[in-house]
Amino acid sequence: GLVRKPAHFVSSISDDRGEELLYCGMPISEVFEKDLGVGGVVSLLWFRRQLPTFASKFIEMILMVTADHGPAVSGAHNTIVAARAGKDLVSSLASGLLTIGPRFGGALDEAAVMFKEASDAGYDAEQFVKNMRRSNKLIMGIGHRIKSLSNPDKRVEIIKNYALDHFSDNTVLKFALAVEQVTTRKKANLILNVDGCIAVCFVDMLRGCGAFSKEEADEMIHNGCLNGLFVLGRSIGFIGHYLDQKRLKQGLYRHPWDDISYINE
Ligand code: Q5B
Repeated sequence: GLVRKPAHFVSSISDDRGEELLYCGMPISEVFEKDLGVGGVVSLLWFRRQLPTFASKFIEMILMVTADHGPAVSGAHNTIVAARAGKDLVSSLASGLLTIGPRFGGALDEAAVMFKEASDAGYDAEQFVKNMRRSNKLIMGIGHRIKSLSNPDKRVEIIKNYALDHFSDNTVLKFALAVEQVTTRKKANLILNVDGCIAVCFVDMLRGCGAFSKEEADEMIHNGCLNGLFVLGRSIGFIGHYLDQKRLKQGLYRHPWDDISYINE
């Protein structure tokens, strides 16, 4: 008889074999009929669910606020240097993306885990900060090079206010805001930053939107979906910087000698 060859691949998010492309079982035409938007597509392909409108709008807001933060940040800088070295769009974009890490734009997953675990364990903010200091660990999602109490980050306000207005539960956000009260007593730039605010609000959204059990929400966070949001959003800006450099016909970048401290002995 016919022996079925074991499959080398398992996939559960999309299917292009039939007449119509399916995103998590939903025909692409229905995605448009229902006007799901980019947030709805991310929900289907990343979370395998159609999330409520307030949640897919939140995903779109995250992509919008993370889309760019000027040419000076690590990733945009790398993209620009690569573009000016004559590299193509994909290489320049990849060069920018590869700077995303714990200090720049890639603190979301760890921030989500740190704040949710401390909040679930019933720590008070003061105790949490003390424990982190004692174990010599930075709190992911806290601190910013230029944003501070006297120069607040509008992006954080936008995300925070949306979460407070639309989510049924804001437990992890409120814990993170209590932590911010403690850390900013030490230094005014130790604010809840854009990575941290998105992370804690996303935990509250996943847990409270009714589409997931707490275990499912936690598994998704542990799988690293949050840094994915920053990567996706900031790719918009990096591509913008690449195109901008080409349009402006910028030549090879060489860092000026007088801005390098040579310490050869
Ligand atoms: N201290 C972000 O550092 C930065 C502390 C802390 C406890 C903390 C730092 C940090 C955690 C990672 C994080 C995301 C490197 C940032 C982003 C996107 C962006 C970027 C943009 C965009 C800034 C001075 C003193 C020291 C430290 C203490 C600092 N952070 N203590 N927990 N988290 N944060 N990253 O200013 O006693 O003097 O030795 O790693 O959340 O990436 O726009 O630029 O959209 O592109 O260089 O917004 O906070 O300060 O490292 O010299 O520290 O503060 O221990 O204490 P800074 P440092 P002491 S959002």
